[in-house]
Amino acid sequence: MEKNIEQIKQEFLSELQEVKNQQEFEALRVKYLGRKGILQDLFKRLGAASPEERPRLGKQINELKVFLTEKVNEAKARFSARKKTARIDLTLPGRKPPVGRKHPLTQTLDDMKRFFLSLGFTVADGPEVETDYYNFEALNIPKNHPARDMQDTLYITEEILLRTHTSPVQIRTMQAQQPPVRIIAPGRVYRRDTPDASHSPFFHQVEGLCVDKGISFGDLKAVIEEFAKYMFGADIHVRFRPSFFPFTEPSLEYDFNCVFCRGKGCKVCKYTGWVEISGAGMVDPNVFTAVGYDPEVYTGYAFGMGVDRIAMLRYGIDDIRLFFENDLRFLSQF
Ligand code: 2NL
Repeated sequence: MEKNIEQIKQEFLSELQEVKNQQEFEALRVKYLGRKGILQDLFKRLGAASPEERPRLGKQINELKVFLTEKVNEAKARFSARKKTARIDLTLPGRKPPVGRKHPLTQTLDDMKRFFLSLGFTVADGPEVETDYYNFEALNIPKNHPARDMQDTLYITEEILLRTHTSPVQIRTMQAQQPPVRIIAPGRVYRRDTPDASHSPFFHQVEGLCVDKGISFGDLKAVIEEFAKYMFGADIHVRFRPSFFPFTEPSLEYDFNCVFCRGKGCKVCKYTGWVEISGAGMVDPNVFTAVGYDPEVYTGYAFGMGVDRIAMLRYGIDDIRLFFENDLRFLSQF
């Protein structure tokens, strides 16, 4: 049996050498130290030894137990340590955390705001659910006025609707303060439209309003021209055409040189060199009267701009719906 014990030691050591992973190690531990393992078997056989032999043999088996336990504990530390370090390979290149970015409409709006803030405008805000009064009446658009057909409106009740422009913000601002007023009103607006490449039932507008003594049409033209150059470059010119809006008199619509061909003529601008941007004009005296300003004392200009349209020109986007689909393949390009 003594020889047997020495043999077990040797066998254990050589088997331990062969162990390659945690699983094999656990199998080895059970084989030697488990409840039905080799060591327990030796203890059982101790009972069969003669009384003279028993103490010495018992001591040897105990020593074997200490030896096996020590080796197993040592190896256990080694295997678990190996497992832990194996999880991190410091030689691999790092993983880039995904970085978000601003929506292309927000980037465009931020730049538009930056331009107007630099001229001394402030940013005004207001509700998207509006009353008929703020969206139409105060803007010189009475009930049954044909302008209400032009803007297919999403009504909630007879009197409550989703704003079709951000002009109500300007009305609210004028009601709340005396001139001078110099504000822009950015925000989402709603129209009853079937979506296609150039129409969406909601889109984004920046309206501007400047009211004081002695504000002229020339001030308006200069601001629009500077805006075009700021957003698209110094070679982009503005064309003003006479038009009509109920809330401005006189009114105009304005075009920018096509930003793709820089005015030379291409498919996008249908070979005219111009793309339509929006409208503007001098605030109609009836609007001043509605908010309690004296039209004999004050004059002012107002303009509208489509944020979506400007972003489409700027980035060469040909379908407005792409802005609202939240498709990362699109959004991650900006
Ligand atoms: C467009 C372009 C425009 C205004 C908006 C405005 C606001 C007030 C008074 C007068 Cl409070 N005007 N805004 C003016 C001209 C054009 O938007 O094409 N709208 C149909």
